[in-house]
Amino acid sequence: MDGPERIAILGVPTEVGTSEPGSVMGPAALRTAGLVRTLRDLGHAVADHGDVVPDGPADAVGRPAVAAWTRALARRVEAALYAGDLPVVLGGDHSLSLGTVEGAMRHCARTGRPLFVLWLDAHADFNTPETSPSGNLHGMPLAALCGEPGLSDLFADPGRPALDPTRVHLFGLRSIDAGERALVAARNVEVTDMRHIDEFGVVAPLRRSLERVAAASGHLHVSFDIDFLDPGLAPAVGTTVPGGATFREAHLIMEMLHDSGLVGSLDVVELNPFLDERGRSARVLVELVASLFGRRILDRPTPPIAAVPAP
Ligand code: HAR
Ligand code: MN
Ligand code: MN
Ligand code: MN
Repeated sequence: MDGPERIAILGVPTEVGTSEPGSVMGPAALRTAGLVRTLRDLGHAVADHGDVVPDGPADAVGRPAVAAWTRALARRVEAALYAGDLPVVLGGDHSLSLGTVEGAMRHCARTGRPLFVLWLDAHADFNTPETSPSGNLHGMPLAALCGEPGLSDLFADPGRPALDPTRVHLFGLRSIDAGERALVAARNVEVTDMRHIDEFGVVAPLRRSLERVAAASGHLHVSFDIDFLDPGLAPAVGTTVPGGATFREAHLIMEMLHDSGLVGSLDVVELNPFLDERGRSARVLVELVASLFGRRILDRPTPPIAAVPAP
């Protein structure tokens, strides 16, 4: 991202992966909060492609419904990337990332670039049907994408190659179930939990991750679950966990992502407008997405650590 982008907005109004109703309204709330206009004002060529229609019966529930969204979204994301657009997917619950990442993986298979995933989230979303305490599919997309057994029916192509878990970075973690904790460790997923952020801040772990993506000329997919943020800042979430990222931390992450030029696709998920307070959470998300797409205070990028003037 080193200049004006062609951005393809895709709405995914689904809540089939969660038991808390309301995130079906997420794409509409993000549009109402001015996402499209904000990105255009930054100089980008933005095409709002409207809402994706699931590839299956409209009244499907459970796993067949998630699979129907995945099939439709993967195709749309792959097509957007093939056209040279940067897809920005508006959710919708986090099960939709099955589709975004499957689409990005197909694109990467064609271009030969490795796919890296930055998962900004209070949760690990690495449960399997065996480890999940709730059975909710929005707690399982990463396990499914990384090829854990029992979840291949959620994809368009059940024989698809798995995402490499060592190229997944969980960032902001503060709620993890016992079974998924064991799985995350066994698969060597990279984790920056809130304890680490408290001690070292967001800059060092993110910079390390970005350097790795840059060295591999990778495609970076960013999956931004709104519950990464502290619920005091963004209350419109079904599964609030106290102690999340502050506005300043999240804002700095977005600026660093922009300056890296590495972001190839973005999900903004789990916004539940039914639980919002006067559109506050939707507005915060629009501000943060604007920073990811180049809004800055002064016209200079974040300096490298070595260049920060000594106090
Ligand atoms: N880990 C819990 C479960 O699997 C809660 C998952 C909630 N997930 C989200 N997305 N809100 O991160 O049920
Ligand atoms: Mn560019
Ligand atoms: Mn999530
Ligand atoms: Mn979450």
